[in-house]
Amino acid sequence: MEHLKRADERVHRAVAGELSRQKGQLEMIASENFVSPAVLEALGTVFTHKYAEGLPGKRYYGGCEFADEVEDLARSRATRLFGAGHANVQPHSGSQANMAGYFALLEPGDRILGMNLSHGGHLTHGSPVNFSGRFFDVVAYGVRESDGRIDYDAVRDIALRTRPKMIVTGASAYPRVIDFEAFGTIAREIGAFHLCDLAHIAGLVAGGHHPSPVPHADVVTTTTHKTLRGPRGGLVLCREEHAKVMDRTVFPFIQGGPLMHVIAAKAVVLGEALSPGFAEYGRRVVENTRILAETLAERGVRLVSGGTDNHLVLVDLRDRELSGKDAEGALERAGITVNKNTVPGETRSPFVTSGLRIGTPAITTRGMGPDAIRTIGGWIAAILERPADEDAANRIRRRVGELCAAYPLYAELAAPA
Ligand code: DSN
Repeated sequence: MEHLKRADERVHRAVAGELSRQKGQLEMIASENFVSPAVLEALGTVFTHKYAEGLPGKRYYGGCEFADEVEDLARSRATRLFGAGHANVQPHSGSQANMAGYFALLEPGDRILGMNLSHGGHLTHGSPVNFSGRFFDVVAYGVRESDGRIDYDAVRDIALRTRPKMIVTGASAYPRVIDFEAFGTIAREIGAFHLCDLAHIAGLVAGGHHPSPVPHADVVTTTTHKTLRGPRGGLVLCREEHAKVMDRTVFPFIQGGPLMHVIAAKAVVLGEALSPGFAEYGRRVVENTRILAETLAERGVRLVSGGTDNHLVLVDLRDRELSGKDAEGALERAGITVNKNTVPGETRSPFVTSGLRIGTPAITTRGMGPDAIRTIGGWIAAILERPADEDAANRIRRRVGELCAAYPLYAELAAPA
C-alpha cells in the first residue's frame, strides 16, 4: 500500500488498522467471511474504471471486450454452480438483487409473504422501514415459539388466507434447514411466485450441504460475500422464462453501470466455488457450527431451536440478566466479534435485543477446526457467564491473539508499515 500511504496517510492508517483487526480477532459475524487473495486482487483492478451499461455483446459503451469476457465467465459459472436457467451478476448488493426480483415480477401494491424480521427474516423481506414494506403489501410468517422452527402448516394457512402474489423465503438468522420444496409447493398451490433469498447459505447450497431452492423457486437471489466467500455484492438467478424481464429490471430500472471490478471478482469466486475444495469448506463450516452449538449447550447457553444445521447459532439470552448489546460488547472486549440479534418473541429494541448471532464461516476459512471451536465455545460461554469480569476478558483476549497467530490470515499481505 505504498501509494496509498504516500497519498493519504489517514486512509492508509484506517486500512492498516482494519487489516490488523481482522488478523488479530475472531470474526464470528455469521454474514462475514474472508476472500481469497485472488478475489482481493480482482477487486483492486483497472476494471473499476470501466462503464459497461448493458449486457455482454449489447453494451451502451465502447471498449467492452474484456468486460464482456469477465461478465460472461461470471454468468456461466453462476448458472453452472447453482444449476439455474439464467443469471444476472450485476446487482450491487443483496438488497438490489431482491429489489430486481420483486420489480421484475410484481407491481407496486402487490402482496408479498415474507419472514418476520424478528423471527430471522431480512429487512428487504417486507420490513416497514425498507422499500419492500413501502412498495408492497406485506404479510409475514415466523417460527414456532415452542421450537424456533418454521411451521410450514402455518405458512400454508397464511398463504391460503391472504393470497400473496409472491412468497419470499430465506433468512438472515435462522439456524435450521429451510424446506424450499415445501415453500414451492405452497406457492404453486396459490399461484404465487416464489423468490428465495439464499444469501446466508449460498455457499452451503453450492457445496451440497443444504437443499437447493433452484428447482422450487422462480427467482433466487444472493449476496456473494457470505458463505459463498466472494466480494461484497449480489446476483440473481431465475428461470429462463423470466430472463429478459430480470435483465431489464436490474438495468436500466434499478441500476446504472455495473461494477466491473466486482464482477471480475465474482467470476473468480464462482470459479473457486466450482472447484472440489469448496464442498469441503462447506462441510467444515457445518461441522464447526454443530460443535460450537454443542459446546455452548453443554455450558448452559440457550440456543434458539436448540441447535443448528447450518453456519450459525442464535443464542437466546432471555434467561439471563444480559442483553444482546451488552453480550456483544463483552465478547468484543475479549477479541470475539459477533452481532446482537433479535430472537423470536423479542421484547427489546433492535438496538438492544435479547440474542446473539454467532457464525463460523470466517474462522473456518482461517483453517480453524473442531479443537479450536471447542476452545472458542468455552471462551464465549465464560464471557456470557461473567460479562463484567475484565480480568477474564483480558485473559481470553490474550489467548485469542495466540490462536489467531496460529491460523494466520493473509500472511502474504505485508504487515502495514
Ligand atoms: N446484514 C446482513 C446480515 O448480517 O445478515 C444481511 O444482509
